[in-house]
Amino acid sequence: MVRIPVFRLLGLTGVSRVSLLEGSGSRHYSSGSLGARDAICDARAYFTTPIFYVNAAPHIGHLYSALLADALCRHRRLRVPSPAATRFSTGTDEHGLKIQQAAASAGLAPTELCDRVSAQFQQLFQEAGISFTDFIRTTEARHRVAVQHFWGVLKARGLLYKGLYEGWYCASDECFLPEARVTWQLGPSGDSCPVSVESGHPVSWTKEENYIFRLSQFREPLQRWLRGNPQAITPEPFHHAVLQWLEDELPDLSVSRRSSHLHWGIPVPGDDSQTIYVWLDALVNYLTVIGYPSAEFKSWWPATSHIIGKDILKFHAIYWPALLLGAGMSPPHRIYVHSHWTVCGQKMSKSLGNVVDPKTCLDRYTVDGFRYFLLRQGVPNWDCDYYDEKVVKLLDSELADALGGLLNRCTANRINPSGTYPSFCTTCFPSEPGLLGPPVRAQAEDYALVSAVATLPKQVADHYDNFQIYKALEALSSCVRQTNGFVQRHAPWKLNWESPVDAPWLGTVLHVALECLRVFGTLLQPVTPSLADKLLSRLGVSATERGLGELYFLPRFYGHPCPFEGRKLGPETGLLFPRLDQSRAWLVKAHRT
Ligand code: ME8
Repeated sequence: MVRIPVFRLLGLTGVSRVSLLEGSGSRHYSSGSLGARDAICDARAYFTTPIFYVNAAPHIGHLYSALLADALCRHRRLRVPSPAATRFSTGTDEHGLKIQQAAASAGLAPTELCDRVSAQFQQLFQEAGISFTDFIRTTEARHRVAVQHFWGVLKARGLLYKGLYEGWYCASDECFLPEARVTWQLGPSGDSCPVSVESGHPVSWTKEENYIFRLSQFREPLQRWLRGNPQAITPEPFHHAVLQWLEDELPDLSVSRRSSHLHWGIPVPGDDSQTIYVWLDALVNYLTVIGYPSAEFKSWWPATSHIIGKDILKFHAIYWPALLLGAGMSPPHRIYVHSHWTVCGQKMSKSLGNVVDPKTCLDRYTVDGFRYFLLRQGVPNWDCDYYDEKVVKLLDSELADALGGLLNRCTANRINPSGTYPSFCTTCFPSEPGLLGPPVRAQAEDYALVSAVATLPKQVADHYDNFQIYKALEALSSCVRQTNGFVQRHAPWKLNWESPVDAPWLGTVLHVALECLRVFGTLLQPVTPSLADKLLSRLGVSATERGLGELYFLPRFYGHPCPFEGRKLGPETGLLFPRLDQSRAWLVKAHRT
């Protein structure tokens, strides 16, 4: 069913524009809707997270990747509501030497370890409101079919050959390393041990006959792809980094291991003595999910956005596109890359004992609170540091005080005794401020507020597109502050509903503030779904009025009818976001020491 925005039904234009005079210049303002069915239209979009290793329980870094993907996906669903238009996959990466070794040292069969940890990821993501449509495990039969088929295509296209492969192998990172990427460090027993320069994980010398992929043939095609698609890898510094890597020679890549050494994986078709390299196995998950090798996958590929951490950029931006090109397919449309969370300035690691448990955080700060924190503070371009006090401070100031306080100020019984969305008075707040002077009550800053909130949805959409969700939240938070300033400036608690002079202006102040809140609630849905629902329900905004195509801010100001005017507010359901008060902050500190 095609949903038609209110203004279309009324025969009005999708995005209304009025000219406002402010100071000496004339400016154009829009009502803030992104417009129904904009450029992205009804096209399909497929979002993916990395599939996570099951050697250890999930931590906040894994949750952060899943949240970024979830927010992008939810934002898109607000623009294109058809459930059939968006797909979102996550899952667990269960094969390879790393898992084989982890299971052995835990005294478990690999399947036991995989079942246990994969369930932990699923539970965590469900609890955190990750709205995935598919959860894939690489030990599933459908995945084996996809990987073996993909292998067969590469083989048939002459891109695999058998040869002697010799080099350093890092089991923790599951990758071969050139000599220059290996350094020597003192190990626990005081001996000098070879480790990866990037990750610091131990490496060992490996010499075996393997199947090898002709990666070297793809250096120029990859360069052409990246130069022709400057947005393929976002943010830009990562795009640039990959092009830099491609300046160097690209050696062929070993894509299998001896089964006697690595038995926990998918066998090479027709050669049981070899097991397929875990990264080839893992990357193909993105195709398995959409039905590969059956033709249905073509309706989702390559309309794909991979969300990944910077640690696995090489695998996604070089190996994967080369493998796809080799198999006669296009590289993915977008690769969104984010940096890492550190804890109190240190890399998170099991051995340092500083891994932050996401479940504890969700319990302590609430699901919406912790989602907001990670997405508001996480900056894809560089690493971010985690500590508990930062969470308490941010959530108290932005969600409890600024946003919750604003809602409370506009809906509390003593200020809004009728419990309705009051009327907007165009005489008090005309769209043409050229008519300033009584009875006009709006001031220059109020026009600035209207302008800021009207352009917010577009700004937010641009930030999502550039994978800068934190900037979207920064812009939103700044508008919340501006709206609080507006309410403070006009102090509706000092105005009197009984006075014929005050009443229209009092209604207008509340109407404008509620309209701002409606925009904030709508735009917060991808980040804090329950809190946004609570906010929009309190405003009386129905489920069908929460999409971005329908988001027309302050229509009365632009000369259009407002469907909310005069409407009863929703029921009062308590504080929007209770403060994480001092005692709780104290508990948090006590817990850490
Ligand atoms: O690499 N901060 O799995 P993995 C932010 N199975 N994000 C972090 C992080 C941190 N400190 N630590 C990890 C693998 N991540 C492969 C992927 S995909 C076909 C195969 C996130 O369990 C980030 O997204 O080691 C990173 O890329 C991913 O977890 C690595 O997860």
